[in-house]
Amino acid sequence: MIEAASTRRPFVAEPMLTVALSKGRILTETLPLLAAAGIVPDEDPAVSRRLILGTSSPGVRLLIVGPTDVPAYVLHGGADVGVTGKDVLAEQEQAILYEPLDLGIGRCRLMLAGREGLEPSRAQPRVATKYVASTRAFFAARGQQVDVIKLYGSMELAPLVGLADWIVDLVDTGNTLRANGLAPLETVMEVSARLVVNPASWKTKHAAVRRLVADLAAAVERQGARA
Ligand code: PRT
Ligand code: MG
Repeated sequence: MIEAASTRRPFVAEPMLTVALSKGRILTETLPLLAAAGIVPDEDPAVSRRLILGTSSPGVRLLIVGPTDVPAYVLHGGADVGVTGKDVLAEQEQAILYEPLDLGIGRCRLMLAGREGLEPSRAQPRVATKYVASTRAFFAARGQQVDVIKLYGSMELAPLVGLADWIVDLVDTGNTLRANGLAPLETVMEVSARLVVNPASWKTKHAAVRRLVADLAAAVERQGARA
């Protein structure tokens, strides 16, 4: 069989690439993209309790971490490359990770929402959210003064008990908002999962990182064409 030139790869010793994956909903969509790039975990990460997994590609291992911890692993060199949501990345103080690829998965919107048909009761509205930086930036751009209250989950509850007038939270189908008598008001940010790269790894492991980015980009394109 004649191999296409683009798939022929020279046998050279390559540095190990460590890839930090977001567990949870993003993971399910990440695995098919990795598989299309020739990277299949030795064990099913959805079932395995191991947090470091080898793969079918000898040069690549996977870390299974929470989405909000992926930037720290990649920034501080625990991983060379990572996958996490734009919502998570937008909350980082320093944007020093390279973000070479939109994976087109984990799609949703960061939205402002409030109680159906109810205006804010306060002159300076209160906004409850896990996404403090994005929320501040959104209202600053509108020139509107608000009080931002940081919550870590179940944001939908805050307007129902008067803790806040509005929330800023992720919305996919809108079912969670509707089930709690809330309505979407405005989009703060379109969200999807991104590939991020440690700047030092980008230089020292350039060939391996570039190949991973290229293989994943091709997989994203094929998936897009199928959708
Ligand atoms: O660390 P953290 O607790 O945030 O994450 P987790 O371990 O719970 O991870 P997980 O699996 O919830 O994934 C979080 C990441 O998935 C986010 O950072 C986004 O990038 C991405 N994502 C995509 C979403 C959604 N879609 C989504 N719909 N994360 C959360 N949701 C929530 C939403 O907030 C709502 O409460 O899902 C609920 C259902 O949404 P509706 O509109 O379909 O009802
Ligand atoms: Mg969650």
